[in-house]
Amino acid sequence: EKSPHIYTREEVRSHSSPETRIWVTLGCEVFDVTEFVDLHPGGASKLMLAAGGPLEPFWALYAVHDQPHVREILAQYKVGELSPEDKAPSTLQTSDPYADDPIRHPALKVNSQRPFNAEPPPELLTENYITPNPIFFTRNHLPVPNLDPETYRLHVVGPPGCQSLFLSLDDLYQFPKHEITVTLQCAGNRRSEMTRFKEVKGLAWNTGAISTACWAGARLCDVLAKAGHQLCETEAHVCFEGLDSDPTGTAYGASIPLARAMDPEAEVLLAYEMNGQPLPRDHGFPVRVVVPGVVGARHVKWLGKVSVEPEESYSHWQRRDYKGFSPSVDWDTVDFDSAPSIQELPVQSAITEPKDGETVQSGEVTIKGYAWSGGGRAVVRVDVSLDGGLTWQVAELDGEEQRPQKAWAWRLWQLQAPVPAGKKELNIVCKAVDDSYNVQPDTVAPIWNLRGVLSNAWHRVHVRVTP
Ligand code: HEM
Ligand code: MTE
Ligand code: MO
Repeated sequence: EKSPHIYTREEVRSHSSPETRIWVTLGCEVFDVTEFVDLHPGGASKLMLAAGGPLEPFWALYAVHDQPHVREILAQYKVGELSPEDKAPSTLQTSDPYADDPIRHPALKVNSQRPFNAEPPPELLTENYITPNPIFFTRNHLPVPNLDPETYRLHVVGPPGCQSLFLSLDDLYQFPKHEITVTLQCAGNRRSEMTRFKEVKGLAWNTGAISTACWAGARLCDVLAKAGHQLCETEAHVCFEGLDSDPTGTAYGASIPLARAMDPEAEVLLAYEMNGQPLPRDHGFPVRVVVPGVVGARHVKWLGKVSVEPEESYSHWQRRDYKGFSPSVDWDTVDFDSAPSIQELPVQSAITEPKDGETVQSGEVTIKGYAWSGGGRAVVRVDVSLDGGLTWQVAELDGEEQRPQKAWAWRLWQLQAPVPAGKKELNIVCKAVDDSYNVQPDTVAPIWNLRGVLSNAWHRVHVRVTP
């Protein structure tokens, strides 16, 4: 057994570019990760932030690295260890960037603590048409900023030659207040079903990365018009930046097409209220974007800046994530530039009651769930099967009737059905149809993608029947 090569922090620091090779440290170990940089699922530029130094301050922020398979990848690249005098605990910031995160509701099923990602359990999800704020699913990529409503300013960049606006909350309250009920769904909702088919990279969401609230705020088109923006003929994008950022100051960002932003009928909001309350901190206090009918990732929270740009947002989350690919594409062949960013979502439905693996009474069974489609397309029907899809019954649609072309919110649905005599088990299936007659695929196989997004196959629940 050879003793390891010993390096000083000084030497490690000199390896911080492709020319000098890229080294990083974790604890007292030194790694040459040059060959891994372009393979990094979080993007080459993120990894490069740690080039020549310790990973800890960055990994403290992205706890996705707190997994054995990540350590195994890193171990392959070990080239040596730090010299003993360099092993002393680094003087770098070691305080927990998540220490100031808000307290959460204990009912939430936590997928990741730092950053905080959690969903309501299915048995609570469809208890209310409007999801109560404390159990609304939460998808954070970074620590939750703690913003002072008194000093908060929204920076709205004006068109060339015009001045920027810096809007306080009071300024925003002066615009006409619009209230709309909107369902928000993460692109990764139901990812765990894709993972069961074949491994994907991402948080293992079940059926709860979706929730509904009544949002109130100023319309984005009114605020942009005030700044002097007009709908232009050429394609352009409205870019949003959050006030949540990593230690290098990189903020969460996303964009939507200008046409949607300027269309009063699209009802894009700069929301400051959620179900009659100021936004909770986890959901973007004091102001977030709400883009009805569009994937959750574009509903930027803790909104700091709005600008009209010739190109989509350059954010990692716009360009290198939240895109769909063929099942044939893997991490060696994926070309993120080749696919459009997800905006409107496909038709979706899921069963929330009974739960998979439960035992139900013979006689009659009650089946409940939700259904929703993107782009304002209304759900027109939900079909339910008790025999794995051989025969179907039409469920009763509850919840609020939706406006044509503006069906921003889900429908809850239920079916009371006799349990066929002698059945020992039921294979319950649901599928929804929207007003464009879009339907859900029957299995995940043909829609599987490496990132596990857009998972909307028929939802299946297997239950036993008490004799
Ligand atoms: C994701 C490895 C450095 C930010 C990942 C994943 C792996 C990985 C394996 C995917 C994990 C999963 O989804 O299961 C590494 C290694 C690194 C490194 C081996 C060092 C050599 C960094 C640095 C940063 C960073 C320095 C930040 C500055 C991220 C982000 C993601 C990620 C943002 C994506 C998380 C998401 O999908 O939401 N990394 N990483 N990584 N990494 Fe790294
Ligand atoms: N906005 C900021 N600033 N930071 C974020 O991490 N996450 C996005 C979006 N807006 C995010 C954000 C994603 S991926 C989703 S699904 C929704 O917020 C989740 O909103 P919620 O936490 O209110 O449910
Ligand atoms: Mo998301």
